[in-house]
Formats: sequence, structure tokens, C-alpha cells
Amino acid sequence: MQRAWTRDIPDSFTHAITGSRGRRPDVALARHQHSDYRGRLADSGLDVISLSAEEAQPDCVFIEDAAVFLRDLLVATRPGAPARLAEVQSVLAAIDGHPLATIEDPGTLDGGDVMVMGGRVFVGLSERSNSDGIGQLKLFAADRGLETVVVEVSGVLHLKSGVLPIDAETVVVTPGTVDEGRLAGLRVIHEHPAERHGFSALPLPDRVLVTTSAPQTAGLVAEAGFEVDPIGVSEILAADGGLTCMSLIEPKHAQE
Ligand code: CIR
Repeated sequence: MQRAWTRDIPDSFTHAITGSRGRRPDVALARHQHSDYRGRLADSGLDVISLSAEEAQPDCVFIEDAAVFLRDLLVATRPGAPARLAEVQSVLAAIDGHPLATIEDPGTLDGGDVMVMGGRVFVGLSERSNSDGIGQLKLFAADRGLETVVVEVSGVLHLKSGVLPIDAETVVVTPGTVDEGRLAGLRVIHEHPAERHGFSALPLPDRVLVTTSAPQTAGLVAEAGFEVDPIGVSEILAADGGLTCMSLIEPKHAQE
């Protein structure tokens, strides 16, 4: 069964790093939304494994930033926010059955900047992921037969804040966050202009989870032929998160 790891929300989540939204998340409501999210993953056929929260790590729910899968290879990242560096070890300790590679100092890399699409890995050069970290990832990717495409990110935290994978060849892009020329070969749907930064998505085995905060963009995704499943995650968005960052999903054929 395909596994998906999630991590619980600590009381300290109210002190999560928030760059852009300017309000503190409500922890009780965030926990309710997170439980709903885990339920949707399980409904979709994933084996959901919940890791415990760590009070000293306010952002630990954003588990995708701590590790990345490149096919069967598990890559331990080195988060660009110093306050988040300690999250990596406990996530690694919970995942068995994969060879491991590690991003080393002075490299930084957040999983939110890594998007594997078919035979390519798109990597965001962002305020969190630097050229050194991307260079290290590129070597690991090449070893797994994946081509790396570096995408400069502006005005948003991570690549997957502005470019949301829908399937292995389709993305929703917030215009102005990346040079879309870097996405050549992908099918691009633009976020509806009235919903700028409200959309997030996560492709699941039988559907695409989408945020309720961007219904018009979700409509465009549905029109493109996808089964969409809306979920409310206001408190996650308040902490600059989205739908990809609350889980680390094992690639379907990683262990075959
Ligand atoms: C942070 O600033 O690191 C967290 N508050 C949000 C991280 C969201 N991660 C993601 O989208 N991959």
C-alpha cells in the first residue's frame, strides 16, 4: 500500500513562521482541518502514518519540507529557515525501506521547492532553497535518471506556492511567480485572477484535493477533466502552507 506520512500540529503552531498573511493561525481549527485532510488521504487509498508533533518545532506539520522522494531515493533536506532544521531527523527516523541521501551545509533545500513530474524534477530557487542545495539535489536526481529544471521563484515562499501539480503533466500556476518558459512541455492552467494565492492542490490516487478558498480555479481544474475534492484549510494557508506540504507521499512504484 502506498504510504503517506503526516505530522501532528503542536500548540506552538500559533507561532509558526508567517511571512505574508499577517494573522496567527487558530490551533484548534487547524487541528480540525488537519484531521479532515488525513481522512481524505485515507479515503483515497493511502496508508496514512501520523507522526507526533514536537512543541519546539512550530512548523513541523509541514512535513514535505523535511524530506523528498526521487523515485525510490529518500533525500533528507536542509530547510532554509534555521528554526526548521531540527525537523528533519524525526521525520527520517519514521521512514524505513528507502536508500537515503542528504543535503549538506552550505546547501539549503525545502521540499516545497521540489516538484517531480514524469522524468523531470523542477526545483525552485527561492528564499529557502539555494544554488548549492539545488546542485546537490541535481546530482541525486541524475543518479535516478531524472533531469533537473531550476525555476526561479518570486513573490511566494516556495515553488509549490505558485506552481501546483495536478497530475504528472499538468500544473496550476499563479501568474508572475515563475518564468513559465521553464515549464515547457507541461500543461498550464492559470489561477483565476480573482483568487490570487488562494489556490492549492494535492493530486491523490483517485482525485485532486483543492482548497475551498479558490472555487473558480477549482472549476477550471474540473473543466480540464479532473475529479476535484474541495477542502477548507484556512488556518494552514494563514501559516503560509498549502495542501502539498502537510504530507510526504511515497511514490507509487518506489519499492517495486
Ligand atoms: C514556513 O514558513 O516554513 C511555514 N510557515 C510554511 C511552510 C509551508 N511549506 C510548504 O508549502 N511546502
